[in-house]
Amino acid sequence: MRRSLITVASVVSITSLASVALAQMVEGEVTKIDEAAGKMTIKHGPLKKFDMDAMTMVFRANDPAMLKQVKPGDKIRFEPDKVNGQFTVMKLEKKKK
Ligand SMILES: [Cu+2]
Repeated sequence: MRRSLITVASVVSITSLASVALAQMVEGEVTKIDEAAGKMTIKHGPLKKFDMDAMTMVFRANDPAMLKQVKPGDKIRFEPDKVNGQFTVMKLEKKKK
């Protein structure tokens, strides 16, 4: 009995964490990769977090490996944040076609 209660509790917390993470992900399309600068250009949808409309702009990649994961033309979901005044991609996933 006790064990099943714990299982239910952990399923609930995993589900709510996942929806929080999803809410922060934004749709975009990679238009340019600049590995030397550690940056990528993304045509992104509206970013409510920054009160920003859809546009194409340059983001720093939080992890240089991200620049190898995607190429221009790829549709992505990403989590943008501002780190030391620079717009940065914190998380990145390629959208399945
Ligand atoms: Cu923007």
